[in-house]
Amino acid sequence: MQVTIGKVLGLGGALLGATVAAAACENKAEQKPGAAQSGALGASQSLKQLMEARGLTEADVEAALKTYVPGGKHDEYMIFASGGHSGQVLVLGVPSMRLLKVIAVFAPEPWQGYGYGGESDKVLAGGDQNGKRIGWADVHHPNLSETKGDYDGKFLFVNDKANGRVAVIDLGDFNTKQIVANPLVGSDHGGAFVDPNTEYVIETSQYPVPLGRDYAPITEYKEKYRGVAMFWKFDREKGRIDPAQSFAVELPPYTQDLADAGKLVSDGWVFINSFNTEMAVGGTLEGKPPIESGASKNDMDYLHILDWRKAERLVKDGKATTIKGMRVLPMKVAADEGALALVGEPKSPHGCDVTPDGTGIVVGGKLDTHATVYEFSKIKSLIDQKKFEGKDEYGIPILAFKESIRGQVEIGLGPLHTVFDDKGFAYTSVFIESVVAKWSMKDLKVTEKLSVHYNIGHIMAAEGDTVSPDGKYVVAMNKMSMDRFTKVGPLFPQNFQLVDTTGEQMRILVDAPIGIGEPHYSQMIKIDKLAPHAAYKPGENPYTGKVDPHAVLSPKDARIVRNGTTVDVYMTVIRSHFVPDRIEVDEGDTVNLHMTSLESAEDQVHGFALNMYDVNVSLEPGKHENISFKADVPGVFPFFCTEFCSALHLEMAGYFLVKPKGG
Ligand code: CUK
Ligand code: CUA
Repeated sequence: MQVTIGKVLGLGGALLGATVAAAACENKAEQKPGAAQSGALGASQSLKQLMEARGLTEADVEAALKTYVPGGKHDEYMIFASGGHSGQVLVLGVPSMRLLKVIAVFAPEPWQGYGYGGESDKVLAGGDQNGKRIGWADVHHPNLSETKGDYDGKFLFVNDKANGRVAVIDLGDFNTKQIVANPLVGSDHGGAFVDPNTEYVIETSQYPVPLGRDYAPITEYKEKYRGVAMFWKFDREKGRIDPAQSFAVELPPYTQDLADAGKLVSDGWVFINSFNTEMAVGGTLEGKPPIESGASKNDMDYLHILDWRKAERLVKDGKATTIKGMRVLPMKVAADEGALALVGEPKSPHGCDVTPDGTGIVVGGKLDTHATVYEFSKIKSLIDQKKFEGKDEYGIPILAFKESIRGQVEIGLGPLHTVFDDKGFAYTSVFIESVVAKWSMKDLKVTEKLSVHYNIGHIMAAEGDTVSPDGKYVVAMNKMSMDRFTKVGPLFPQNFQLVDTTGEQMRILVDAPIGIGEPHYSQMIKIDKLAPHAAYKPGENPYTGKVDPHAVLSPKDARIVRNGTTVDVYMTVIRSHFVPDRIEVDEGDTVNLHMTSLESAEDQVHGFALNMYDVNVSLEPGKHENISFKADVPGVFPFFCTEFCSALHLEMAGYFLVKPKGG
């Protein structure tokens, strides 16, 4: 049933009518004379005229009213969305779907001065592999830190599927503080998920390789190639992953896909789905079937069930081996000790989502039309009784499928991911059908399907991965947009659609084109759980959280200190000058710039750019930066502020002079 505008507007209608009257005047030429004099609009006749002029239906206006957030008013939720191949994280407000920020994570980002000579270079270096800089990433799954299964608003973790890395973002300043590279595998997918108290950040591999990434011929795939579940220990006090306290569990060379941590009753367990349990390795040039057909032969693949607390104990008891510096629990040990089991899952599945109460695990069939709901208590009792149907060729026990499930939901073509609301409903993204399927967790029956545009991948719900989802909103993260927006060349924007789930029927409120892609997952957190600071402590180094030992807290302390061929410049930055503003060094000198912003006012940001040397940093209020480089190019190089900080911003400049050798 359509809500009439009169109802939507309620008492505010007359007021709105008056406000839009002025706007409508500008469109007079387009107005049809004698436009509706009566109807649902009551007092707001000018609104009706405006609607006609713009070709809007009542449903459009209702959606607009539900999502419009006036300037100065704030959104109710915040989305942290994967920025896909950009390697970054997108921050959007809900319901407005306005882009608030792009957090620089795995790739340099000029505006934030991320990766251009300052302290952030050290963070990026954490993701180097074999001493090589990896210049991009494919971010898939942002996950917020949790306390007792609820988002606590403190940290965000994301994985880089392409290069097997995990990053830690501190939501105190929305800055990436750490990148760790998985030493065992080169790609991941089931990550970066957390357990309900964020003891670990979990990252499971995608494409099997010999652990440690050493060479072994592909003909030895079954013997030498492996998957892995990484448990990165998170030190909340330090706000960093501690690799020395982390461990991994070896997995068979099935292509592990998505994973989720148990919660409440299933806390302490991790569930990982997989495809290609056929272990197809391709060989298209030799006339063998490609991986895609080899991997889709069987009707069933395996859901991996891992008791991580037990695995953690086994590692502590010295049952792990060490590969490339990482403790790895062999799968044989894990299986024999009852920490690892498998259960069938149809068919090349995708999505693996634990229900808010922790009792169920939902796996999307992808090539099967069902979503399968596993019952944790059944799985647990089968494992406890050692009641197995058999073992796989690696000796891992297999539970009987029929005895492990609560049931199956007939979803449609291409079910992928599932999220939950506060009323006992689940929402599954259905890729091929391009719909969101809403189903009841009581009777496992689909109650409604909503067409989305188009080819939905992930789906996300407000506080959806917590023990107490909010309901209200679901976001369809669509892979294609086709006709939804103005064409921008052959690479189309991807399309987030905000869906209102409060009514009798789901309704799309707004399309949000995403110009950076390909986004995968996202999470939505209530805004009042976040408490980011608006400035740094005077002289704070964002990467230590402390006043930097090189901080310069007054222009009186600004100085240039030469020590042999090393030149340390202690610099202050405040509207609208640098002290010092002339730096002269000799060709070949090592130059260390230590600069502190003396600003304390909110949003009073400077930048520092030095051309020729690829130096570019952002100096938010209070922030301290250290920059080091070799002055190997003689000449005269202006340095200057890069943020329009004041009327004299362009005057905020200085000179860096490099005297040539023998000059
Ligand atoms: S995956 Cu992208 S649509 Cu990496 Cu979570 Cu399913
Ligand atoms: Cu400082 Cu512009």
